[in-house]
Amino acid sequence: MAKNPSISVIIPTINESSIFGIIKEIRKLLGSNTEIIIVDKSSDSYYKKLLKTGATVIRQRDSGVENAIMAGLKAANGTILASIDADGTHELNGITRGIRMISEKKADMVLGNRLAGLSEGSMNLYLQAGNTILTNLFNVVYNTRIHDVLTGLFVMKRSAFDKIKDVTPYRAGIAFFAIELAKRGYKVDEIPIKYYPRQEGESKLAKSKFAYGVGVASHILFK
Ligand SMILES: Nc1nc2c(ncn2[C@@H]2O[C@H](COP(=O)(O)OP(=O)(O)OP(=O)(O)O)[C@@H](O)[C@H]2O)c(=O)[nH]1
Ligand SMILES: [Mg+2]
Repeated sequence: MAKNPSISVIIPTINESSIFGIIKEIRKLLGSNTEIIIVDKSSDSYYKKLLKTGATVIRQRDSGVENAIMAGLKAANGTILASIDADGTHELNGITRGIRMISEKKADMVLGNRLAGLSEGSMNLYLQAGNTILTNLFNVVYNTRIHDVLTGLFVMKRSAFDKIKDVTPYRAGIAFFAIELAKRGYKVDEIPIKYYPRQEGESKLAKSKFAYGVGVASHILFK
């Protein structure tokens, strides 16, 4: 891998106003030339505002966060690929630390472990328990030692992504990418990150997180 790898950051969004601050912060952290790809399913007024940020904006016609991230990754040019939620809940610096871990060849995919840095009101006990059960299932099936397979932050090696880019995403969020890489023998690891409460708007991911979780469990077991 090149000494100064190029980085692409993918941000999936539906009407998240935190995204504007996140774009600025990413440029501060990684440099103003960093490729930022927004995959957007927002209203027209948000879309117009997003265009003004100077980031690449892909308008998503289908649905699902995994399809959004897949579209962004396919459009990306970086040798290291990252993704972060647009709602301001994930510690941005996790991207920098994930990049370091990938550059040092310690992993092929690094997930941001939110459970190591939960702030008050950021994740209720029910979601913590569900996430832990699913992640333990993932650990048993794929022989990994992670704590948060449902996180919204990851960093990935481009060469690993190239091996899964033609797989049709299934409903599992970032766990879809982790499952497909782990299945092929790539090393999936994690770094601790801080996790903050959502500041505004509502959850976009799924109407029922319980049904979503059951679906993720079946994908971990049967994919
Ligand atoms: N483009 C796109 N973005 C999505 C879609 N679903 C969710 N997102 C975005 O993906 C990120 C994760 O969704 P969230 O709604 O925050 O999911 P969550 O973190 O489980 O839910 P909260 O705890 O309420 O924040 C956010 O930036 C959303 O705006 C989708 O279908 N398309
Ligand atoms: Mg969120």
